[in-house]
Amino acid sequence: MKRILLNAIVVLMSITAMGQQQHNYTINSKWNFIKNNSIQDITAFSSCKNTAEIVNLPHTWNSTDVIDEELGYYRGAGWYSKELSIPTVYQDKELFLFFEGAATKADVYINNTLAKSHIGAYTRFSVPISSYINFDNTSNKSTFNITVKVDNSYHDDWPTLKGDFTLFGGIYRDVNIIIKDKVHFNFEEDASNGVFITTPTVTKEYGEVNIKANLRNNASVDSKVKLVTKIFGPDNILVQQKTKKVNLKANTSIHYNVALNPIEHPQLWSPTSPNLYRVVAEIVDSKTNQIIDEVVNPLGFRWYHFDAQEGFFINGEPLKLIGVNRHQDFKGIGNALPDHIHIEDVLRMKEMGCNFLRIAHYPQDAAILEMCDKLGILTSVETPVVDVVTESEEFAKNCLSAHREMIKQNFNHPSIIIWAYMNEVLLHPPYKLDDPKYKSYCNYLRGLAQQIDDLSRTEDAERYTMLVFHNSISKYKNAGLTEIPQIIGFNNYFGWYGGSYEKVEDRFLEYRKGVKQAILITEYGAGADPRLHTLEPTRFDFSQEYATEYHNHLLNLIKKTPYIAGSSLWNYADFSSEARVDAVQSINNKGIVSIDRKPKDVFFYYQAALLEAPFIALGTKTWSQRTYIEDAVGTGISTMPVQVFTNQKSVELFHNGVSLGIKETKNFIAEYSVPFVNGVNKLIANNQSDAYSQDVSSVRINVLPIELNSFPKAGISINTGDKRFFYDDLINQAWMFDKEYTKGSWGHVGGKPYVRPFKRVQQPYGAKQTIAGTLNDPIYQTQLVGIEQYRFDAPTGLYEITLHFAELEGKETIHLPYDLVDANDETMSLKNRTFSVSVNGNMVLNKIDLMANYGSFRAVKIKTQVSVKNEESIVIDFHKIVGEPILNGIEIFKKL
Ligand code: GCB
Ligand code: CA
Repeated sequence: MKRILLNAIVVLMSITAMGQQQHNYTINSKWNFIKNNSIQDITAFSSCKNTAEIVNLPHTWNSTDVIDEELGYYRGAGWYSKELSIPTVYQDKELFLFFEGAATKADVYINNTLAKSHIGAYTRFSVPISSYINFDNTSNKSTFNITVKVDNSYHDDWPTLKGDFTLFGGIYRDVNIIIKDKVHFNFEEDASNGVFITTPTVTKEYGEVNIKANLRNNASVDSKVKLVTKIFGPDNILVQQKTKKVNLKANTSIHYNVALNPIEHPQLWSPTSPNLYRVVAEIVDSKTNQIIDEVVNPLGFRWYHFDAQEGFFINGEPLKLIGVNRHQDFKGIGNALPDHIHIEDVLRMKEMGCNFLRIAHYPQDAAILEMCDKLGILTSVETPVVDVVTESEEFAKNCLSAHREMIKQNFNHPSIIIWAYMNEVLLHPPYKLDDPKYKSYCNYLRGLAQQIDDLSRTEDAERYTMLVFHNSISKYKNAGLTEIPQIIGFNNYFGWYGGSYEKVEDRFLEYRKGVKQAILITEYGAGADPRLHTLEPTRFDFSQEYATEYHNHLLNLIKKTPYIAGSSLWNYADFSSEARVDAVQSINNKGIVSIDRKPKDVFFYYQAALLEAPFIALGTKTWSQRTYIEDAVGTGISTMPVQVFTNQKSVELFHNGVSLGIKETKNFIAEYSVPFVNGVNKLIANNQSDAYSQDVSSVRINVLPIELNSFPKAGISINTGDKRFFYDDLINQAWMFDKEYTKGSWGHVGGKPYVRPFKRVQQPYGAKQTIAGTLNDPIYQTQLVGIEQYRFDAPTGLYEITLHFAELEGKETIHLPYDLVDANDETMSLKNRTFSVSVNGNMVLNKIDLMANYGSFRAVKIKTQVSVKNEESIVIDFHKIVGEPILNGIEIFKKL
């Protein structure tokens, strides 16, 4: 009885398996993984498999080594393997593995035989696997082994060669198994879904639709099928259906064109109303009438063009493209993101008011374009050729295949309007300009650019092509690159790395004069460490306030310049760039949200500037924990500026229930001076418009008294040599910048803020080097040099004092492509330094030589206790022995 039942189940399973059309599922869970560069081949791997760790995909092996303090991260091989069981009845099917992303080269073995190699970290690839599986006819299950060697080493022929972002390695996107019939939409070719939709003419009255289907028959017999295409409207109602009979010869593929009747009065797709049609293409068995394969694609009816003078137009209306760029990593998990982060990011972009996304510098997860289609965000997608190229045939081949895969895999997304390639390839060419090698490098570049451009136009006649240049337009012109693409992207960082944002307008004029195509400002941006704030925003200070000021200027300029078709700010989110040495180690801080997606002030500014619905946000939300000194002795009040971001004409701000008055907004910002009191302050901002909206936030502040008779319970934390407030968000500690000592109060005596001693000073003060031993780099990157004394006229009691030091003399070794300072500008002679520190006459640090004892650029923290008797004050003396004494930060806490 049991046996009969079992047989019955097996038969039933076979029927369901056979009868099922294409299906797929992820096989992400439980892979064996070994990261090891010395494993020579699959046999060697198989013999050490027992040492493997178990991981789940998406996975990167670089999630932790890119945030540690050592320069460099693992670039090499990682081996993944797993056993997979499938129903034996699948032997009549065509099975594929579908990798959504593996960086950078992947060799896929099925049962120890190489089934496919793929180069390219950012495009998807399919691996037909049926022929490698030994189906076990004695069982209803067959098992096979999948082993994947993934390699993210540097290789001359593998783009991306270089860039300001981490080249994470691993199988960092989903892996699927796909079960198709022998007859299916051609999935073998460039991992596209085999259906390509174009809309040759679209007007308000009608939309033409053309469908090119690529069908494949892998069986050894001819097959008679029907190709059925159905178009469903945005409301899910079938608006058109066409059926074609197709005779598919054995072992062939065939391209089939289906011209559908034009759709009358199509519901147009646009950023404001992203109406999406759905095209379902089916292969139907002519005999059984069963659907044997089905693919579903989006369809949007829109027409658009770029005009060099007047910008961008969609559906006949002008539209200034305003948006962001995006990288694909997140705090702590590298680039191996769950889909939710991709989805949430695009939702946020929409909430911010974006209508454009430059997916740079490489194609990203499928979820991104799906979201852009649905939300109405126009996109540019880019091949990962960044900074430099290799003059080799192999490199060119890999660029072209990545570009072709990118186009074919993403062809049907109505959100895409641009295929881009080559970001800033003349920023740091490998040869000097006058070198004959430079000329031949440029010739090669031009040839490659032309090939990529031609390929784009052959594969897709509709979308525009774009090349992206850095500010030096003449270099690209001389290299002949300005002639090639249909539109040109310029990246401009005036007002950040150098110069003033006031000068950007002149550059725009030069761009306009320099090229004949339409122009996008593909990058502009300013770094902001979410933890830094200031009352005096300055270029390169990494404060949130400077970023707001900079973006305010740039956005207004872009908006009012008609020949700038649009822009994408750099960057949506802070992102990993392992070798970076800014305020946050290994992070590029130009995001308008942090690496874990917390908005900075500037994000609210964009919302106010771009959204039409009433919007209001309090800037205080990004700085809710503070320390500042009281306005005057004994008042206990610290008055600080507060910005309210809104698209309304005026706003009213309430502080702890008291109105601070109605203010007119200027450039989407209303500025208040708020008299903060010690403890928690409640703020409410209301719009003075019919459309009522409000924002609420609270600020907790440790108001520091000028005179220390009542000593602050949380102590005092001072970032010496700095003009910025620092908030350590890991342990909720707020630091204030320093003040000079005045009688009866506290502060430093003598000393000047450290300024980097180079010709081309990028930042106003502080060092530009990662500080080891801390995450709080801004505390240690800034110091007072030549300090004589630090003094607290504190009442009798027992105190703990913490002195923070870091030697900022030393060789700064790191040069990144974005840093236009030449390496030889950076040499500096080492200065010796030895000093002693005494507290109230007692020697605490005797002849300390930071460089000798700890080395340069390392955080050093020394705590000491002092007992104050008879109101005698705390006097910390710095005794100069060799060179100048220094102090990077100081904390004081009253114990008793
Ligand atoms: C650029 C690059 C981008 C960098 C950016 C920056 O021009 O295209 O990859 O991250 O500048 O922040 O310096
Ligand atoms: Ca400091």
